[in-house]
Amino acid sequence: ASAGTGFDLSVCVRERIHRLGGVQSHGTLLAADPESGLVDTAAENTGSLLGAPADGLVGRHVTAVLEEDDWAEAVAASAEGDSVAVTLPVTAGAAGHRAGFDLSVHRREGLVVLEFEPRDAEDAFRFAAFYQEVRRALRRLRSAETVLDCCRAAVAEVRRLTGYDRVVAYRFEGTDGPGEVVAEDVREGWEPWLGLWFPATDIPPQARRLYEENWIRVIRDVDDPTARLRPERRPATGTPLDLSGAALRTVSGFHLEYLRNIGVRSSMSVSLMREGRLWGLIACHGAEPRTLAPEVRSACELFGTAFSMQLAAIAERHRADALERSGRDVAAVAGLLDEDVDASLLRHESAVRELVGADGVLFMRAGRASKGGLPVPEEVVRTLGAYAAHATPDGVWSTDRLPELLAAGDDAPPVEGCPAGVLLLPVGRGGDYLAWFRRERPTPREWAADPAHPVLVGPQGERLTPRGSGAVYRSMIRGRSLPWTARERAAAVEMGRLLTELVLRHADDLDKLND
Ligand code: BLA
Repeated sequence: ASAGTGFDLSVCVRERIHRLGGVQSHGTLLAADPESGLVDTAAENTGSLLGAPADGLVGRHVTAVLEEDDWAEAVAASAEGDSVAVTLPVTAGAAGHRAGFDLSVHRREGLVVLEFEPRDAEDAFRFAAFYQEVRRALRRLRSAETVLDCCRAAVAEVRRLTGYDRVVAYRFEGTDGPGEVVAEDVREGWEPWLGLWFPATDIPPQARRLYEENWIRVIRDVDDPTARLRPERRPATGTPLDLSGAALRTVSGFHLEYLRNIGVRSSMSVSLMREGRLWGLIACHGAEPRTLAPEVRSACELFGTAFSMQLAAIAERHRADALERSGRDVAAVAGLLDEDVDASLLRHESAVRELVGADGVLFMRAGRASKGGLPVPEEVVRTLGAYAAHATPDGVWSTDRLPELLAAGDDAPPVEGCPAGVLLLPVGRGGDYLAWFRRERPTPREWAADPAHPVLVGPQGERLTPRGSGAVYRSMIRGRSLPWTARERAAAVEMGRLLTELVLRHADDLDKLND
């Protein structure tokens, strides 16, 4: 249980949000076997939307509600990718929906999952111009030169395309960490969220994994009654149908409560990815129920993909720039060193530190340490060798929170005088390394909720505490240094290359002397 609240947050982590057994009731869902065409699962509202009650549909051929041609097309389209949604305008079922449905199809658990959303007659007209707008939005994104520019362009464009009242770019710290609102486009009169941090528990890990797979989710109305699936549990699996890939998937009651709590009636979010992991979200809120037609959903999803590619391109450009600039600096410092590497490093330790903006430096060579600047406790030095083995392919290992790493796992007491940041690179063969250190830099942080107590138990049972700038909670982040930048890592890598050369040459010379 989380301390003092009586609420067990592990409930959130265990909830199987992809198998909640229901869909949002403005649309409806069928799952049918691609071979036999027999309906396996149906949402309970097929009666009102498609004119054939769910209980009678299960076990019957899907052509009871769908034209033969449309079914054939759905089977073919969904065969191309396991979770690729395609949209076919179809006319199905009840007379009230002769304008037709948008049908999205994908495969899951060996079934063709069919999602029907009533199509507004005016939509077709509106989408004629929509394509141009999407192109314009993508162009704006592509011209962004920094990550922040990218986020600002994204929130403005997504708000314009969708009409939500608030659109934010929300960036995570670490894979399952808390996050910060880094850009925002919001209707006048709504409270500003820019710069606010939200607790990690607001988005549990299984939701983040799901969002890495399915890049968009739309909640039309937090007060939607939900159409349950029939049968509740599939005989074949003993569980409700897996709705990971479904656009109509109903969402966790905890999250609906969260949205009600912040005065929001509808939401949409798009995953922003970086190197295969969830980097952040574009999160949208509306004061009123809001449906997004599949075209708009696809445009937003495309937008998320474009954003993620732009993020990768910007990172790559930064890396290249950094390499070029640091190359010159490093060459200058390396020029100061002579074949007595340890002694000359120590003599020029401040130049070596400045290369990466460090407070201290340590050169470990054949088990002997030469140090300069910020003193580092012996206990800490003993742990460093092991981290050298974790150096990434580019050749360095770094952290901006060493005390947290050292304390992880066991409840080891904090080491007095432990530096907060370490940038470490193996040199030559056999366990030698160069390490730079940074001291702690406490940082104030404004939270939209108390991160230690995101849930409280009151007379109505557990309640998520309010979120937003009206209830700002201030904290101080301790035990961390300024993060190491791409430029600094690149400088370290280059320094490592030159040092390795020097050390090896020196070793060769020594070998010759000993011969
Ligand atoms: C899902 N929580 C989410 C989602 C967001 C947030 C964006 C994705 C669903 C959506 O698009 O609405 C949270 N929304 C935020 C944050 C911001 C925002 C941080 O706009 C800041 C800008 N949530 C809790 C607690 C639990 C919880 C305590 O606060 C667990 C008890 C659960 N959140 C929770 C769950 C989901 C979720 C289960 C998944 C919903 C789903 O997709 O089914």
